[in-house]
Amino acid sequence: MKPALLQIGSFPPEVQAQIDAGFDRIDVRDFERDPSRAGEIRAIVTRSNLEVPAALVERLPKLGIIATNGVGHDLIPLALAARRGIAVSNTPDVLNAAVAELCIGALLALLRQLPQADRYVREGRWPGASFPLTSSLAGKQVGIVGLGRIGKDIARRLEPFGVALAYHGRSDQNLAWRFEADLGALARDADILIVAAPGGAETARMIDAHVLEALGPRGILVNVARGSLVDEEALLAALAEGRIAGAALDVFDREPDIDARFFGLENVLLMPHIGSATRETRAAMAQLMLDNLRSWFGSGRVLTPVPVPEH
Ligand code: 8YV
Repeated sequence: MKPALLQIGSFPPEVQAQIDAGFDRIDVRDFERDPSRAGEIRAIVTRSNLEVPAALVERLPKLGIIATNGVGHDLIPLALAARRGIAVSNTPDVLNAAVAELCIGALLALLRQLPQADRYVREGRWPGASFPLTSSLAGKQVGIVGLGRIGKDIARRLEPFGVALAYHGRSDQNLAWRFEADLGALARDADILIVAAPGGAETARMIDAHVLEALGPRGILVNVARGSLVDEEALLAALAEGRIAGAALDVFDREPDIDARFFGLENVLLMPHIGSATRETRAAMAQLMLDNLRSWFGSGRVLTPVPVPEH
């Protein structure tokens, strides 16, 4: 008999076929209507941008593993899972390159106004007047908030562009790039501030009005991490009033129904949370998620466990 598995969110057909080959799948929406099989469920599969409510986990006495398709685990009740001895796996590393590529692509698109340039050509405006001048990346000061696996990949890829790099995080990692313990100082020195730290209580709203003020009217914010790291009200105000120059945003407070005030701003590049969304990367993530599930059911261990929280 296949073990019962609760699924949150949807997966592409080829991934779904593999889940269904190994597990007796119960969709979370069906479960909410009819929770009669709660006592059978041994696994949850989910996506890192969707919440696994603690109340749901509490209703599943036989739950042994939560396997998320993504590196983020800010929407998983880790302390509860640890207390209950539930394994939690994520898909680190396999998405680093895709997220770093999107980060740099978005930064260049914002600096060189690529969406506006495309519109300008399509609308036949080229023969009339030259496209306005934009900004270079070369020579800029870049501050990275969160130099984990993804942050490092972003930094490595930025180096050949001839920028000066500094970073802020929990600790000095003694790298070639300058560590800055004070986030405000990092923002003050930066022309471009890139957010690449994990979400969760520890980092919530760390990019607040003061940090944006420090970044200043010529500064640019890029967020490829989580909307929760940024005070979105403060960001919207700073963008609308020209107190920062612009932002490239792949993540927001409320996804996918983002704050409509963003649509009225010309100095933002908006993306629908696509950092890891390449065919190659999503296939690798799904593979790792499935391997974690199979490994847990085979040997009781996951391949890439999410570390248990300290408190
Ligand atoms: C995706 C992500 O949004 O890895 C993460 O933390 O947010 C993304 O890769 C999602 O988890 C894909 O299913």
